Amino acid sequence: MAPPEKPDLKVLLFDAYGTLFDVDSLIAGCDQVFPGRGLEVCRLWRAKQLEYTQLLNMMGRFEDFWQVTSKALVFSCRSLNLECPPEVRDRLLESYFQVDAFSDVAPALEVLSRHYPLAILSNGTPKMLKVAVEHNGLQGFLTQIISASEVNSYKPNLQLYRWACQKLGHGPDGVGVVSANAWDVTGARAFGFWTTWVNRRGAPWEDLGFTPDVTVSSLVDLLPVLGLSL
Ligand code: LAC
Repeated sequence: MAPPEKPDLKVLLFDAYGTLFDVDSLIAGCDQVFPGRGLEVCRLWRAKQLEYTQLLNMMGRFEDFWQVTSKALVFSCRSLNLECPPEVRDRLLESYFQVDAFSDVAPALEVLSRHYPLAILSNGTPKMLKVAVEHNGLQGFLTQIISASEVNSYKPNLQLYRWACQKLGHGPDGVGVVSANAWDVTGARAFGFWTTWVNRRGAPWEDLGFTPDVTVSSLVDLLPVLGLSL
């Protein structure tokens, strides 16, 4: 089979949590606070965090990602019968500032940044994103960090994708969205972006009428698709 034609992209736009940053790197911190329950807490925390952003979108409401992440943690602990006093909540929330990038991220961004402007489009707050980017030493690779807080609406609301195009100065066909979140790839594809799904764990695709243009198992695997190598 012939390889897919190289897309004519002007800029690459990365999702943050789950794509650049490994939210599972927070499990260890959760496990210190709740011995033996870290994985469970962390997974429910993440699921609720995403669910709350989508509920707020549907209601036309907005609370920033820090608040949403805090409320998701408090609920998760309550539903697992774990005590989460404010000092524990704040300590775990602040671990979002130290979230680790996946190991393939820095080497891939290093190469990609020599050929494309790279930006982040994330539901995270500007502060959460800036601190996590700097914690992982990625700031030199990125030209912009675009946050849902700028339009008070979360992905996959098309309003936020539209805002990203405005900030990047390119229409959707010149923008390559790279995300490990299938719901985000679906939204981005529905908007008209060229999309890459980063499927590091071999998950099944969630079919809501759109498919990614390319699926890769790490960011490094995106390089040959764009005619590049390490
Ligand atoms: C992001 C999360 C929600 O937008 O994956 O970075």
